[in-house]
Amino acid sequence: MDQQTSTLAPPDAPRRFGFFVDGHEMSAGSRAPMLRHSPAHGVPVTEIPQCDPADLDAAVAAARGAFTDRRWAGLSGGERASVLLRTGALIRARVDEIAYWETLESGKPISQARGEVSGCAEMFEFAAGLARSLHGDTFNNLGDAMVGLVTREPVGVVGIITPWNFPFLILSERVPYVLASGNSIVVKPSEFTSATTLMMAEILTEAGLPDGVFNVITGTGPTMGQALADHQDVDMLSFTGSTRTGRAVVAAAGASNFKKLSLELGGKNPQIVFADADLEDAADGVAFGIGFNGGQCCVSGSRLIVERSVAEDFAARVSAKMAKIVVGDPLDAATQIGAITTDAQNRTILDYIAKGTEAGATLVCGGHALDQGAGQFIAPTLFTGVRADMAIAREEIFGPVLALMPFDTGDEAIAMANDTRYGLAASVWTKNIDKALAVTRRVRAGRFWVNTTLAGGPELPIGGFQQSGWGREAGIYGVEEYTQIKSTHIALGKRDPWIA
Ligand code: TXE
Repeated sequence: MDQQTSTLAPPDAPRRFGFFVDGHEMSAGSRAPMLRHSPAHGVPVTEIPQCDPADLDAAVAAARGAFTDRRWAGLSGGERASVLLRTGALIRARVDEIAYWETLESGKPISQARGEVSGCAEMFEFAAGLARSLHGDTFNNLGDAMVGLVTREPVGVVGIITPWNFPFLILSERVPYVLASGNSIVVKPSEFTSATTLMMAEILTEAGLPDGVFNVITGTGPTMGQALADHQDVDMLSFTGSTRTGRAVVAAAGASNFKKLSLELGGKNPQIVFADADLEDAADGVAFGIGFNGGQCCVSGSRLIVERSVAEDFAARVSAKMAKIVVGDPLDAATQIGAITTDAQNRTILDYIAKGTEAGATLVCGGHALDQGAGQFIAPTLFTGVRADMAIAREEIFGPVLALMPFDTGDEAIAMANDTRYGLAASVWTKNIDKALAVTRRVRAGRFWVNTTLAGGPELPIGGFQQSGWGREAGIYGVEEYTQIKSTHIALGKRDPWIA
């Protein structure tokens, strides 16, 4: 079926998946099924097993075995690169299929899902180059009797816990980089969106990844996620999710084996708009920055900080853009915003909208659920008259809700942008390079966009300042994150004796 042109529909019956250990799909057996309903259509689409602690132990043991016998870590970078390149090609060949299941479980628009999955293939292709070029240092300045080596080695068994907003993309921002240096992996995807992670396991196996190097355990966060964070034989954990759960993961690492952590957590990201910006471009970018994925991005631009002289005009431009965004069935190729992914998230967003109104902010557009017959949808929402102490200005809403606050001077804009416990991303819109650079230098954020927003790709790293997380994913930094450094002194010639 050509999914680009034909009308897509949810499946007649939910597709059943197993979990994945040591190169094989394991059948659900008597494990309790987790039935996932499409948040856009209200019908069941997938059935995934709730794993138990013994399943996790088996997955970690498979990953440990594969790491210890060096079936992957012992290969050359070139050999690992071949597997990563084949993975990229296989992902490309299955873009429509992966995007379809991603859309069914997450509610994101199919056109967006296709773009994301294609981008994931690029991650593997880019990391293939890094597998070949990763190297250490040599110290040849230690005198004629000594040479020093600094080598990079894989950390070992890496656990990956992913959220439901970008199931395949967030996975692909980690997996190829983690594999590039020779680590083994156990993934625990979100219980709401596990299907495409299980497809990744199939693809990696078909691409020639040795058995045991990539394993997937399915189940809820408090059970399987917590057990992975607690596990004594996991060397490192990459966690992406809420700052609250991030704290639990940090505590679990400290209470177990001090596993190394990489954390990508929440954000309350500023969009700073100066009066000298191209206001039409900026309005479009700002609407995209909060509308994309229904605002369910850790990097969504949710605080709009606008120079006072143009604030009213700019609010009108943004609300005009928001009114034109196509919200609806995510299986329709024309849809720009699909469903809100989880019931809990839907309630959270509507609660924040109510809190904004109760606190006295002015609702300019949106502010309500949209009835599409089935599923859960929220209209893109803009508040003005927002004070810095309001919940809608301070807390991550994770929905299509934008809070506008005016500023008078550049210093004030920078102070407002920094008035947050987070620091994941920020955008600035101005045609003045001096202003743009002053802002990028002084605002604390791990990712910055100038006259654009939400741009990304495999080359540039991802990660946050402050309570948005630890460490970096993607780019060469993303490979290095999953290595540890070893230094080796090598003595040359006859030893100068200590004992005469
Ligand atoms: O996240 P959780 P939730 C933010 C966003 C959202 C809020 C809550 O603000 O409203 O988090 O979403 C697993 N030990 N983000 O509740 O719980 C869970 O199974 C180990 C930001 O869904 O953090 C899932 O796989 N793991 C964000 C993953 O953690 C646990 C993306 C994320 O779920 C666990 C998503 C535990 N005790 C939400 N409890 C981003 N940074 O992009 C749960 N999990």
